[in-house]
Amino acid sequence: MEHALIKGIDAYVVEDTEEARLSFERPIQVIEGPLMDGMNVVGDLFGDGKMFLPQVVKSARVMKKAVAHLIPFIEAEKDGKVQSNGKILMATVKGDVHDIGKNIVGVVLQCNNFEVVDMGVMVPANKIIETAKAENVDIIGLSGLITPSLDEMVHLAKELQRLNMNVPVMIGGATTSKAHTAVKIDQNYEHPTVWVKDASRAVGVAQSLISKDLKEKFVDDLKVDYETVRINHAGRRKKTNWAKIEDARLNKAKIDWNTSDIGVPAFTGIKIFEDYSLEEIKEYIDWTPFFFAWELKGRYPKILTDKEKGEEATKLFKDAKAMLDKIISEKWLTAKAVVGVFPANSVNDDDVEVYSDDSRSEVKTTLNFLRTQTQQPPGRPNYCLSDFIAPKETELKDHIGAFAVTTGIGIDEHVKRFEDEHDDYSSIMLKVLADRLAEAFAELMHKRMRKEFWAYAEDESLDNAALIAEEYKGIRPAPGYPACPDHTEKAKLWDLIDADQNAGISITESFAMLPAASVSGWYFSNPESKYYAVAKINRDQVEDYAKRKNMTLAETERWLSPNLGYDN
Ligand code: B12
Repeated sequence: MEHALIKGIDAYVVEDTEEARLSFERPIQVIEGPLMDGMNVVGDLFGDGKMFLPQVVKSARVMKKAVAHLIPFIEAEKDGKVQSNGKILMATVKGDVHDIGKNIVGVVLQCNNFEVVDMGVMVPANKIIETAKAENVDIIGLSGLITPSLDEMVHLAKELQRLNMNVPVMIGGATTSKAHTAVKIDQNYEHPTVWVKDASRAVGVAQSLISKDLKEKFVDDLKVDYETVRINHAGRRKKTNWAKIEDARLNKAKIDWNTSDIGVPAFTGIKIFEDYSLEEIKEYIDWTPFFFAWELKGRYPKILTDKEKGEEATKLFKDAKAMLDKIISEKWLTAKAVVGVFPANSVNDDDVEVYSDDSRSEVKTTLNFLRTQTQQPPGRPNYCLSDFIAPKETELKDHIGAFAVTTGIGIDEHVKRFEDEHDDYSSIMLKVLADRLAEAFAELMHKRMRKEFWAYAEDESLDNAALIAEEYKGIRPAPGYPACPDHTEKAKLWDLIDADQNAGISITESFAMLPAASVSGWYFSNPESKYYAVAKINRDQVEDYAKRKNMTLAETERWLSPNLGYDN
């Protein structure tokens, strides 16, 4: 059994477990004996970097299937109870839909004999707290992928404090950071809130928070560490060289509108794709982030021959290809998209008016963008996406495009099937592949937009590597990405292309998209348009932006909190 666990072989797990059960006095002893011994080896090997994440997740599958077989026998005994290292609640916070990272961490914790109470996604603070109390958990683990989740985590910390709770919190997910945890979350709760970078570090942190021997020193060190982070953060703030927003506007990207190439789009309005060929989408997959999701960092295809990770990467890739074939042949997922091209001009420097038709007499919506506001080195503009659309006063008939794509329709049924079979490996694999397909679909639609629909780059001929390297003309920034960090602008995107109705993609109160495997954004055709990061902005711009958006300052600051370069 230990061999099956370490090697992650689940083919004979039920038979082996049954045999073991019959040879022990009590079923619980199978868990406490061979299963725990095997998982301890797995935990140690992973902790020492000698085992990779996909192997651990496969081992967990063996463990879970064995435990599932034993549970009815354990429950049949009066005092049957499995002893764990501690109980950890895991939840993706309200408004956020992503759970790959959270699920990976949950599996790794279970491999190390922690009991995990997984509350799923979009979980409100009050539900998390209620469950933490009812289940008497030792740690609360929070996950979030998009920036609005950060604020939700701050809210939860405040609630924990208000309700006099004392459960330590672990924070994780792509959008979280040590700086945000130290500066914004930790100060609202007197008990530890620990930022955890990835799954491999989660076990050590959980052990330190639970162990009587380790906790005191761990928490003391954490306090010192976070205080240093806060001091550095405040120091960096003081040193920032801000440009006034008016001055930043004077340093906008200079495009010569007299000569700039603004063609007439081959179409305006929207196009809907009900059931796009996954076979075609597959060809546009960028595989590097696939390996990244499995904590195998390195560029594809080089990673397949990497001395250290190559063997595991190759196995993982083979499994991925096999599942991808099934996804396509058995039609597990449906891909939908809606794209549009609309008459548009920039106005008042940082806004873009989108018109109902080419007479440009009626403004359908006004998009508000943010401008980089730190002093730039000579020759570098303070960019704003509106710089790439011809200003109204030029009287040029410019356009903006919009898109929303998903490859996540139908996924729930298959994820449930895998979860019912205690197969986290396949459920995570499916979600990661769906995300890859979503990104690939966005790439493919962008290409078709450039070449066929808007057709501003009809003659483009780029292979997949060149597409991944973004060697094309024009950009497709997504609300939430660094050039347009305000997620709330998705509301206007939805007004324009009705992605709910036309592509089956809804948005949550935090502007996350459901299904999770979805991407949405804008198309800019100007050859001079480029990606950049708005990064931190100052109060004068936020005040101005709040007015432009017709929002209160407090509300605007809440949505933009990760971008605020000042204390509010
Ligand atoms: C792949 C990817 C996607 C995939 C899906 C990602 C997914 N399902 O997780 C797709 C292509 C669908 C996507 C879409 C979008 N994305 Co995206 N995406 C990424 C990318 C490139 C990698 C994320 C990833 O898969 N990581 C691998 C997983 C396994 O890691 P993880 O989730 O972080 O989890 C690990 C740790 O964080 C930790 N952890 C996680 N949770 C927890 C919990 C606890 C308790 C603990 C202890 C640890 C822990 O352990 C995990 C395992 O090691 C990141 C950039 C980056 N480099 O991180 C952007 C990023 C996350 N995306 C971003 C954005 C904005 C979006 C979109 C809103 C863009 C858009 N308008 O379309 C959409 C949102 C989709 C939606 N449904 O709403 C932003 C989010 C920040 C922000 N500004 O809001 C990022 C950071 C990019 C950026 N630099 O701006 N995205």
